[in-house]
Amino acid sequence: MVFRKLPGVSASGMGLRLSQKFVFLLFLSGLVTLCFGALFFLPDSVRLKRIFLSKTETQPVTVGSGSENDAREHLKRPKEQEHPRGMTSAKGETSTKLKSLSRKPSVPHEATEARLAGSRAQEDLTLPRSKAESASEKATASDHGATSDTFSYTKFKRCLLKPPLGRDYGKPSDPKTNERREKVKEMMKFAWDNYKRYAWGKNELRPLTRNGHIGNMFGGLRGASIIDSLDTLYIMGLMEEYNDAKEWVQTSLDLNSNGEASLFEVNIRYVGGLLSAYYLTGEEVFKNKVMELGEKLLPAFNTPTGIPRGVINLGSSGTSWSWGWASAGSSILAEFGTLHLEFVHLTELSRNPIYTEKVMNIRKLLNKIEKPHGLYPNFLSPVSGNWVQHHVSIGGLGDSFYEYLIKSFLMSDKTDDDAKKMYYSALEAIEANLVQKSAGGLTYMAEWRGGILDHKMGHLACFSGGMIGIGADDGAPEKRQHYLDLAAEITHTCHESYSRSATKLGPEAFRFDGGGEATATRLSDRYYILRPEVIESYMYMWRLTHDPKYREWGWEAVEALEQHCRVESGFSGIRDVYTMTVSHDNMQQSFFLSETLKYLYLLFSDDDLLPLEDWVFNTEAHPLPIIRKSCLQDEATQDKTVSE
Ligand code: DMJ
Repeated sequence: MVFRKLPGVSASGMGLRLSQKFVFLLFLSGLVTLCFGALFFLPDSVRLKRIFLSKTETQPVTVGSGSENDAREHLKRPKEQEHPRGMTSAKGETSTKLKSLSRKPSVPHEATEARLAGSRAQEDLTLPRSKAESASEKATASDHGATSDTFSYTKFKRCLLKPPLGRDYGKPSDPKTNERREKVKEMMKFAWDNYKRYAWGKNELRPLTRNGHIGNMFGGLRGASIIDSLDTLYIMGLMEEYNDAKEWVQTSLDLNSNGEASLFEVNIRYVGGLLSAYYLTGEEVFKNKVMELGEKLLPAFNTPTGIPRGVINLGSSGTSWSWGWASAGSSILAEFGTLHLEFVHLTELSRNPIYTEKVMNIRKLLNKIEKPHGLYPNFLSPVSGNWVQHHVSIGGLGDSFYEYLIKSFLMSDKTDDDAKKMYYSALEAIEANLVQKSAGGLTYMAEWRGGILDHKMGHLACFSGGMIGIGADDGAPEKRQHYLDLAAEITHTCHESYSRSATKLGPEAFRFDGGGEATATRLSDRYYILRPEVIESYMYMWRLTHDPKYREWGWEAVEALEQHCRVESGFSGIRDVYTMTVSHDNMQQSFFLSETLKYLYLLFSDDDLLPLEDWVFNTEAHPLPIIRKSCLQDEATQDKTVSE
């Protein structure tokens, strides 16, 4: 025995002197501490650790993350713990019985995930496989420490019904469609390469003057085109470009700006873009950045009603203002009504309820307030909580508020009943008051000014074809077909606004009076700035009906973009869609990369690329996952049971 060799220690070991006893005890307690401490370094799966340390004790405070590697982890679980995904009740909720039977996606899902992870890494020219893997392993490590009340990327992945990128990145089997899809990918690469070459780090590219544009929408934040492109590059498999974008976020996205930003624009582009990038890739950097940015937006809600103002100082003051042009210091419906999806996800990732509380407060106020003819006017006072004037529009100033009602319902796994009710009653009011038929038989959405109709439809309002389409299935049974027909009619009208122009691109606004029929009658409405809304509706209508005309219409748009908007160093908007001698506006908008090209690419892809069963697109086309609360809770319970 070691003790016998210690000087002054008797053979029995019992006759120790006091100082010797002290040394012995010290040694013993050191040994115990060492053994106990070593438990912390064991992997989570080791049973000893689970016995000695409760879950919460092992958790880092930060939220967890993961990768495809995490997803494979649960393949090791016993078979009886698995349940088939994709089995839902009529209400779209996963049946409790099924959930208790088993708990993991079907094997093909896992196999595809593994294949996708592998082929992504092979395609990845800038990031060697080992580095890519170690990056995702790092994320995995922190995820393993997640408690039931921290976000777990692994659990999130398990609760998806399908692999996000499909079986083969959504590659269509039909060669002609695939060729078209490749063309769109080439357009994205061309737009990106030129942005990178001439405007790297700025917000947008000016393709004629070959420089960058910063503007004043993002309060000193930079790189809007980078953030807006992350998910598009990723789903297109442009991995070298995606890695450049990610690296820029890591090293150069500075959120410590002190400028005045549009809360709406920062939310839909930056918050939305970073959230999507995180959910698609599991890369911690996106989550950390979006958490930091989310906090900076909170002071905007410090108004007497909690309705945020439009402009916010991103610095420590957090002061906010209403837009100078908004009547009587009002806030804009499409701005404060287009925060819900992103803010709910900020709560989801941070487990901080504050973000959801802020948007639920907006929801409550809007639900309670009296609405003229059931319509929501575009301007509301953040001080009194009353409407400021009665202008109603499904286009600019109103648009994405309606979009976020139905998408909030869908994103909640169809549990958010208030959103559902508000959406369908708003739609009824819209149909009763705004939907019109032109002399030539075209269905359109007019605008409403205190009871008087303005027979004009903005390009922005063309998103409503897709919106009404995705909401059709959850309407009253007797209305479902009607909604799908209405969606198709609106999309047809918007296509007409394109096909009636010389360039085959649509104007900013078109009218149905003064002899006009889906055409712009004012000079000031003739421009096209690479907007996505018409193509967005083609994409949704294609997914819902598989009518080949939507792909044909999308292809017409590709040809027109190539012919009139592609210049030597990027893509540019044009000033007049009715003339073939085009004049370019010298701006490649960031939404061209995030929306227009993404929707085109999805239009020519199989439906399993970002399947609508799992994803909703925010208004800037950033995909956000449906939150399956019941599945996530089940996963947490299951984890607890396994660890007990
Ligand atoms: C985008 O930023 C978003 O789609 C927004 O909701 C409306 N305008 C542009 C694109 O036109």
